[in-house]
Amino acid sequence: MLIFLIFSGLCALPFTLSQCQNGWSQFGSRCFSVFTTSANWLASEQNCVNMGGHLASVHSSEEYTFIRALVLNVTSSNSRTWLGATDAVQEGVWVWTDGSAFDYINWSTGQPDNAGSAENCMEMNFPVNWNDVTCNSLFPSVCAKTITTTTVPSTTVPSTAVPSTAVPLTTVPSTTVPSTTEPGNVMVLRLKVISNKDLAASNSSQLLLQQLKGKLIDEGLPNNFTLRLRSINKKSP
Ligand SMILES: [Ca+2]
Ligand SMILES: [Ca+2]
Repeated sequence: MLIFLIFSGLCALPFTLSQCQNGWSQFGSRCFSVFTTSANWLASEQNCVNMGGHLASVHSSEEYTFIRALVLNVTSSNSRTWLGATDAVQEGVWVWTDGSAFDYINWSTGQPDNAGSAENCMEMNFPVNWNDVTCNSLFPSVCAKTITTTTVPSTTVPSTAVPSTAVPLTTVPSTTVPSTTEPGNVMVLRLKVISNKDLAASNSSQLLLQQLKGKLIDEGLPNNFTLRLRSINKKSP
């Protein structure tokens, strides 16, 4: 029996699932998002952590250009905006909150100056490049998080998605065929399933779909897709 599983609502498939979520923009291996609500640096960092990331670190001029364009696009101006560096732990020693190397600098002329011996957090767009400023200033912020790439080859999905104890199905990954991508963000995955039950006439097919979807989301697929059976119309050899 061959089951055609239809994925819809996905972009940039097939198979290397490296997209950013809605509201996040990709540069390199990370997704970036600008939050327009002004907050102090620590609250902004906490917000990013809640989103699964940190305030953005910057590692190249190209990346900084990208971030500036993102801020301009979201805030409609070159707003002074929090980045993820601080020297609060040791004055003059700047570190990124995401733990990455401080391997690129783009301070504005004369910065960082630790004015008033009280500037320990990094802002951008001052007026172009970086400045150290008091951490209780209120700015928008830009968060970044590393993309977790999940590869979902058609041979691995069915073998792990359907525990044989849950439904009376046995999948045969070795006989799956390469998937094809249809227009309109629809991906077709053809699986061969051996079953002693009639999937079309029982609740097993819905259970199979639920388990497959749950597994795919567990593997990192965005949950904004629909999974359905197109047809169950062939006999096993
Ligand atoms: Ca300082
Ligand atoms: Ca300063």
